[in-house]
Amino acid sequence: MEKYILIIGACGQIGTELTLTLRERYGNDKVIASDIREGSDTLMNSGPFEILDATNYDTLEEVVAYYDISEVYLMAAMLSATAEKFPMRAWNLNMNSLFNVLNLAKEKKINKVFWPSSIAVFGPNTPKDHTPQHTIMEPSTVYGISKQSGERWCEYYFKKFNVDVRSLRYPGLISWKTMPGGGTTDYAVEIYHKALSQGRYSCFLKKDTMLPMMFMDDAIRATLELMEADTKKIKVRSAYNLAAMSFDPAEMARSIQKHIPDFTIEYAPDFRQDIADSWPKSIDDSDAQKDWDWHPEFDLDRTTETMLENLKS
Ligand code: AKB
Repeated sequence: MEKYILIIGACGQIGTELTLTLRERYGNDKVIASDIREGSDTLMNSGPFEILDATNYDTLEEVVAYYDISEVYLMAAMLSATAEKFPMRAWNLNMNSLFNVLNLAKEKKINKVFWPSSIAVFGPNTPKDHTPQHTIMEPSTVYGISKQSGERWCEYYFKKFNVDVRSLRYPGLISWKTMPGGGTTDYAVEIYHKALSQGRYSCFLKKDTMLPMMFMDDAIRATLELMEADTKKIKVRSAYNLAAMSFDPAEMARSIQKHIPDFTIEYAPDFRQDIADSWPKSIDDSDAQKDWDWHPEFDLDRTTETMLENLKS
């Protein structure tokens, strides 16, 4: 049977690269991109695109029926920093879009769902180093509360209605094709742009704020490996811990200085420092390794080389 895939939030940081990768793998016409606004030329010109508000069940259902969609990747979300400014809008977008997609799966209108969770599900009382898969959570941010609630609902829909929903707790993601927007880990992308354009960067986190991070190629590969894994291997139906590297802004600056020796960084922490301080420093992803053989490929220096090389050209 032919498989048609819908990406919701296709113009965002993860959505763009996910759409392009899925189109390469399954064929351009098999992967329908959608968002509330148009995206980059590469994305728009490579296959079908629909303007879609995922909080509206009826229009979502229409698109799913029209293209005979069987898999949905729900990447639309309001991230941590923006969500602190607009709590109700964040809750509405992050939760209602998830319910709409889970309900489509419950009604057997689609077969499989990917929904991204985040390290933001953890909170100040969580062990900070090698944070385990199962531990105290108690998130203290609007975004974290929505992601933890989402995880509970995913597991509930799997157990009660046998919905095949799969999820990852993404760390901060570093990419060069599309800018992130409204996250606390965004500094780790901005820094490369500023290093190349101005030779200096003013960081909104303190120099020793260590956070879990991942290069986008690893994140996309993890997503596809999870979605393509045999269903019997998927033991976690809330969301899997996922890790690649952990570093702080000072280490990142040193990695950039290996290529741009004059690069300087200064620190001007703002409200995002509190958010970062509530999150883990490093993640134990041994369940993902054991269940579906997860292994990252990019460390900080390889990420820096790849980012600088691509942003330069
Ligand atoms: C954010 O900073 O809000 C996101 C995340 C860690 O989920 N990048």
